[in-house]
Amino acid sequence: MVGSYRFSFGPWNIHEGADPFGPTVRPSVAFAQKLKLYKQLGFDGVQFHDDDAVPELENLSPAEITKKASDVKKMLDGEGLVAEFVAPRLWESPKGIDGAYTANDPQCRRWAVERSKRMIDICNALGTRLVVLWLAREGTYIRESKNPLDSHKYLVEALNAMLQYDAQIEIAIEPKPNEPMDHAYIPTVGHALAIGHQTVDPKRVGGLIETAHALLAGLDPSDEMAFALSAGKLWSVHLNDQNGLKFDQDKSFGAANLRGAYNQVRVLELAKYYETGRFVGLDVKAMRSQKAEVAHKHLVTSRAVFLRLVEKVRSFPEGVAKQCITDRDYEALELAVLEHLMGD
Ligand code: 3MF
Ligand code: MG
Repeated sequence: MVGSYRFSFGPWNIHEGADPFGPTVRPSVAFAQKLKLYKQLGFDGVQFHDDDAVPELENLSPAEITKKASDVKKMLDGEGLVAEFVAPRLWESPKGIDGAYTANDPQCRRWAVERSKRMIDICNALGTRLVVLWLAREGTYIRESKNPLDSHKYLVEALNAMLQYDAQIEIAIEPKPNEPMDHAYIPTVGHALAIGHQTVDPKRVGGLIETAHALLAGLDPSDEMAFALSAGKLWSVHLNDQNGLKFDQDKSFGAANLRGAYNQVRVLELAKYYETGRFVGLDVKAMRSQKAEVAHKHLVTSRAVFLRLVEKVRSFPEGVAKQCITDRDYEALELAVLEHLMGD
């Protein structure tokens, strides 16, 4: 039923509103306070960066990191929440300026792998096996700055180091074609699964599809999801929306293209994604113009639109679609879909 989808978001989705052109416009909300909002807003899962769970982890020993992450697990238990995944936030450190796993400096590459191992320790302390890798700065501003053959080799080595460090973890690569880099390596889920096949354990490498990232690559997010689903590799999603080819907007799900959102939900329904136990994750930004007291509503909007679209998918007159397909009258199907989305 509709309720069988489980939803998640990351604490960074409630934020202070800074953008590249101006400072923060809302006060910070403490992590404990954010956790209180999850259930209230209809969410059961928390997405983490390593340093969302353990701030300043670079200054702590592995034992201290595990201890602090265990304290966060207790907070989650107290709220009836679970950790969906942990992602290493490698792109904010000065050591990751030139990329992390693909940095030209071997010391930086070693740092990235060591930090990723600590991130896996945090996964274990939080009780999740899912790692998400958004390969933020693994790419170039100018092509000549890296040897791309070496870069892909380094990515496989880094994936192998993680898979070998812990035999239980599963890695979902979150592809994105650009931003912050001019061009990023692994821009689509096809690339993600293909590089997974070069690792020591391809079974444990899958994908997370973010709507906006697929659109920035000029692709249809629902087809990216379908490609991963057909291989049993869609391990999470970052639903949001994107109004054309510009900076990564992370708008509320369905806000720019309702039909595109409908088709993403349709694909998840066709694959019975709700039976996998995987989360419907959001990665949405509050508008900068949103007042502090209402700067969580993008989460509510996205979840409500998703659930409404589940109803729309389930109530679509399949008989009409079948007839249109038999008649090869796709214009009639076009109208049937649009009328269904517009309602009576
Ligand atoms: C960037 C993103 C990231 C990732 C996050 C978790 C900050 O465009 O989408 O959000 O989703 O780092 O992997
Ligand atoms: Mg994302």
